[in-house]
Amino acid sequence: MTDSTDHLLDPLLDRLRAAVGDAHVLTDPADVAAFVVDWTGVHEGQALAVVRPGSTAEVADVVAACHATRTPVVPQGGNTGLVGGGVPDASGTQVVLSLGRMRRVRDVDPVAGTITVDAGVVLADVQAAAAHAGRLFPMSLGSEGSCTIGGNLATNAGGTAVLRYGMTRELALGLEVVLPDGRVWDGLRGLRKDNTGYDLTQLFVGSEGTLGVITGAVLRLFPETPRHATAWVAVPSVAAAVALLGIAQQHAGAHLATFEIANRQALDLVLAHLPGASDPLVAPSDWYVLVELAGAATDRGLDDALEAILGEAVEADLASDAAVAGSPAQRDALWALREGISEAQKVEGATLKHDVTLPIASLAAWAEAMGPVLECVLPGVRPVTYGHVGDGNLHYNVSAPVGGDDDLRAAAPALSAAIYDSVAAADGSISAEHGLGRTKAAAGAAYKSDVEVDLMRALKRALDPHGLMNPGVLLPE
Ligand code: FAD
Ligand code: 2HG
Ligand code: ZN
Repeated sequence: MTDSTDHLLDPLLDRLRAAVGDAHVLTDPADVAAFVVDWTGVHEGQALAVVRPGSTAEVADVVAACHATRTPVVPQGGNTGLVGGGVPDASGTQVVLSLGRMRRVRDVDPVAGTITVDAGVVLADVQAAAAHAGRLFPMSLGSEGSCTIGGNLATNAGGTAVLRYGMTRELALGLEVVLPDGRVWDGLRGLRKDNTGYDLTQLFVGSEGTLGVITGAVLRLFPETPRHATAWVAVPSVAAAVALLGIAQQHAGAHLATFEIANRQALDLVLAHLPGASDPLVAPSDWYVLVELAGAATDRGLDDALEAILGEAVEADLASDAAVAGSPAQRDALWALREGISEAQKVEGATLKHDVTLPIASLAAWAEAMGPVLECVLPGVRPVTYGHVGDGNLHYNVSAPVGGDDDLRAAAPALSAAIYDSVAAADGSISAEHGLGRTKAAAGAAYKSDVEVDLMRALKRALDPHGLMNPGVLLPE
């Protein structure tokens, strides 16, 4: 900030301080540092200020002040997003609005099956509040100890429970949102049935902070599933994993809760970088599946169902070996192999992330064809492939050739174009669950039809005519 602009900014900073209290308007670079760089370390911006309101009324005051001065606002929850949508750009003109102080669980109604929370409540705390009431909030992500429900809603997060319970939007019944001009929309009705016009809740889910600031939510709860049967299964190929999925669906039906895939490169990174991790199987395999069945206390047949699934898979040469969890600690150890991949790949060095979905029928052929294509673009490149195969979603994350971080950065546009072109050709999506953020705003628009982009821009203009909410995120400027 220069001396010549101080006099213009002071009235805004004064108003922000009046709204939330001096202690919650951060401008010192040391205080602001953690809010301007994203989890991947790829996006680092500058903020005019970081503002930390403690209530919906304070959020409304902050947004109204920014609206009056035409100051852009970047909503931020736990800052665990993987596409740079929650951090400011390099201009130093944007206010980061952090929801981190809004952590109140407002209400739990086990009979209605609803929980009402502030947007800044951490996902693990929502799960805990539901469990305290004898219910399940099923959403589960590797970042659940830090990400917030507001961020989950804004990105329409997925995770490892989508197969059974759906994406975040399927768990959202109602929202409270501060609109770009500072007005508050109270849509916290929580009704299962409400056919009274456009579904505004669903409009804000997945909008990545570009249409308003989510300040509260009513979410769905489910019966608890304290029984689990879990296995880490060695499979020869993605095609075998997909065939195994069919067998698991047939035997387990609605009890099939998780069906995740990881290639050997992913496991090797976890074994190398995650303290305490060990390979549960003796012989190495090219691919692995983490399969879990979950049920109520009265569901005693899960172990038998898992055994039947694995038996049929081995018989059909779809699996060569499996480690079945015999205790909660063993279950945690198998889950850690899957949940530790992101962190392990980050420690390994430069990574190029691609969060793609394909029709399940095309997934295996696509994954098989991609490796040689990338090898031509950058010899030695290491595809670390894992994700939610039950949802058709692969994290096709490319690690640099050993010692070749700069080569990966130089080849990044060509590698991503090769991947996205082939995803588009197979009728897939270039963002399954992480959103578009800053990383993929341009690609998102490039792979949509003109009609679809026009509709999205029309919605943006209608709600945010001055373009103040998270500019440059989701839609290219
Ligand atoms: P932030 O990162 O703070 O923000 C994300 C976006 O939401 C930004 O555009 C921001 O402007 C907007 N936003 C945040 N809060 C609000 C609000 N209250 N109102 C309006 N807009 C808002 N994602 C998955 O989908 N599935 C996974 O399995 C998964 N696993 C992960 C594992 C790890 C180790 C990590 C680091 C990330 C993972 N993620 C996953 C990505 C990330 O955790 C999710 O996108 C999560 O939903 C982001 O929540 P957050 O509170 O951290 O949001
Ligand atoms: C997961 O499924 C997350 O583990 C993170 O979506 C994926 O880091 C990633 O790219
Ligand atoms: Zn994921």
